[in-house]
Amino acid sequence: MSEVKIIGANVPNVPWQDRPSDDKGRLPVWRYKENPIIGRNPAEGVARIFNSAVIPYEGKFIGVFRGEQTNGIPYIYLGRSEDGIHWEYEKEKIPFKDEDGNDFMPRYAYDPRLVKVEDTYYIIWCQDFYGAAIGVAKTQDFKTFTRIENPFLPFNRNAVLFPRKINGKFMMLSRPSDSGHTPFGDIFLSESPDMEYWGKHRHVMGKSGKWWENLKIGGGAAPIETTEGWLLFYHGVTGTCSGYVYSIGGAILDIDNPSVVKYRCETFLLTPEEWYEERGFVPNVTFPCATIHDAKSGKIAIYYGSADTYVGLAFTEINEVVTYIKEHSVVTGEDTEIGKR
Ligand code: BMA
Repeated sequence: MSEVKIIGANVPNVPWQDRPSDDKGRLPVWRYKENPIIGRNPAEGVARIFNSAVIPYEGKFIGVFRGEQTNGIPYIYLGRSEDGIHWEYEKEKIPFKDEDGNDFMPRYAYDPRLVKVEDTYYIIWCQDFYGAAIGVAKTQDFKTFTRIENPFLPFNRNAVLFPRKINGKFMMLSRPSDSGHTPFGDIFLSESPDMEYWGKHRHVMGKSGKWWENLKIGGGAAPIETTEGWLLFYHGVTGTCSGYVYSIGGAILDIDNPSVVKYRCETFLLTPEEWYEERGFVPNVTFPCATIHDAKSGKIAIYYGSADTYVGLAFTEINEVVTYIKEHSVVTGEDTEIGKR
């Protein structure tokens, strides 16, 4: 079998820990032994950090962190790290400005993603725009942050930007929803010439018949470009008599037409099993928001929120995870069609 490769930058200092020798090896993803990497009360005025995104930056790492303030309102904070594991946070919230340089702070902000396209870094999050909606801001230096005025209508969450333009357009995954604890939801794709105006919306994939994702799904980490297509780690949700359970799933989207799902893994890749995933503010949540990956070695570090309380780190290797997804792939006609009806 030919080796699957990541197409992208070499990140030789990608956080990494080999699969533990006592791991039964059932799944291609394993956890960092020292999890969680971010514990409770991580910064002044912040009770919990979870559902956060990180990226390599100038040989080190930078990230945008969902910080649940002690007044209960979520906001986004910038953090920096030498090793991608130990983080220091800026005391002040990220200071968003509008195009004219005036303050333009969202009322709240949560579940940020951080993606570099060409020479610009984009932060995408969920904010209040008469209900849950997608917020976007851009920066080139992590000092000034220009917030793009409400690019999507409410209600929508889980916006995930592709790390490069496809056919000359920016591409964004998102999950239209309601404004509450949405009991439904599929992943859609939208395109834009400029990050401001979005259209040509297409359906990518919906919930499946498998118990772990039979209620709703949502984009997770920015897709990873590979020789097999775009590798997407996403979240799948089921409902139980005591609440939702969020697991991590994997799919591979067509490289030129990413509304087409080539492979979709019928098993979860990670599901709440450890104390920091099962116990916390919201039990039984594993919520991926970012990866750091190294094209040369194929190593992938997955960052995920745990129980709406902590940040966990998990690892996989590109050939292993893609092979597993392909071997356990079940796709429907709705997955494999272009989704433009
Ligand atoms: C979703 C989002 C996430 C959260 C999850 C579980 O609706 O609000 O931020 O992790 O619920 O509570």
